[in-house]
Amino acid sequence: MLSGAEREQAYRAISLARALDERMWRLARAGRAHFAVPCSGHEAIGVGYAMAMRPGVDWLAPHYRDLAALIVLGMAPRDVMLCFFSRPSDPNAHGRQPYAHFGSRALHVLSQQGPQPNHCSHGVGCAWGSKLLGDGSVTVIAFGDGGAQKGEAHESMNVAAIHKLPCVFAVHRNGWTQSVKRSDQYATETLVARAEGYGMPGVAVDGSDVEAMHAAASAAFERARAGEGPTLIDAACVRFMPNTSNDDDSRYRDRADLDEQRAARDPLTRARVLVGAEFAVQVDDENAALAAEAAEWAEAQPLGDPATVADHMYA
Ligand SMILES: Cc1ncc(C[n+]2csc(CCOP(=O)(O)OP(=O)(O)O)c2C)c(N)n1
Repeated sequence: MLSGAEREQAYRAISLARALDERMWRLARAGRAHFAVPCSGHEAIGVGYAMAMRPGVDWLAPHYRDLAALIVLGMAPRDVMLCFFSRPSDPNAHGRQPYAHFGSRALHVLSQQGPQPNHCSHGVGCAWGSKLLGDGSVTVIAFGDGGAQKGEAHESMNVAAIHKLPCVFAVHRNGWTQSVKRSDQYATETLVARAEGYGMPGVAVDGSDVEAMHAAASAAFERARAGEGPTLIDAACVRFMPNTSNDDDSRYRDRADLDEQRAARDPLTRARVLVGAEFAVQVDDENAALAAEAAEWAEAQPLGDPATVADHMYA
C-alpha cells in the first residue's frame, strides 16, 4: 500500500499527465501542432512502475502512452511541450521525432522508436548490460497489447527469461491496436498465460488502480533485483481517446460503451479517492495552469534551423 505522501505524489503525476494530455489534444485539434498521442486512461500504469523505480539507477523503455511515468521520473511540463511542438530544445529528440517518442539519458529513459515494439529488444539489451556490469539496475519495458503480438516482443521475453535478466515487461492492455479490436489480435482475454510459456511469472493487474499497479511492479522489481529474472505484468486499461490525433475512433468504437468504460475505470477518479476531493481539486487547478503555461512558453521557443535537417543521420 502507498503511504499518504506517496498517494499524493501519484495523484499529482496522474493529474499533471491528464492536464498536459488534454491541452495537447486541444492544441493539435486547433492546428497549432501536428501530432498528439493521448495517454488518458493509461496514467496509473506508468505511475505505478515509475514509483517503484530508483531514479537515475533503473531504466525505462517506455510505451508511447507513458507520459505519466516520465513525469514521475522528472520530466518537466515545459520539456513535454517542447517535444510536442518539435522544438530543437526538446530534450527527448531535439524536435526530430514525433511527440511521445520519449528518450532521456539523464532520466534513464531509452529512446522510443516509431516501429512498434522495437524498443522491447533495446530494453532487454539494457537489462543484459546491467547484468553484465552487475550494477543492480532493473529495466521496465512497456508496450501495448498490439505490440505484444509482434515477434520482437516474443523474442525479447524469451531471451530475458532464458538469461534471467533484471527486467519487468509491462503491457498496457487497452484492448485496441489502433482500430483493430482485441479479438482480432489475440484469442485469450489477457496475456498472463503467455508468461508461463516463456518461463516467467505473469500477473494481471487493474491498470486503472495505481496502488495495485505499484504493488505488482514492486514485487516484480524485488524479483529482478534478487536475480530471479523478469516478470510479465498485464495491466488492463481503457484508451479514452483515439489512437492519435490522426485517428477517428468514432468509426470503429461505440461511444456509449466507451463512456461507460471511462466512467468505471478512470485512473484519475480512482486516485482521487486516495487523496480526498479537496487536495485533488487544488492539484488539478495547479496542473491545468502548469500545462497552459508550459504550452504557451514552448510554442514561443525558436523553431529548428532547416540547414540542420540532415544532422545526426547516417550517410
Ligand atoms: C511496426 C509498426 N506497425 C504499425 C505502426 C502504427 N501504429 C502506431 S500506434 C499503433 C497501435 C499499437 O497498438 P498497441 O501496441 O496495442 O498500443 P496502444 O496504441 O493501444 O497503446 C499502430 C498500429 C507502428 N508504429 N509500427
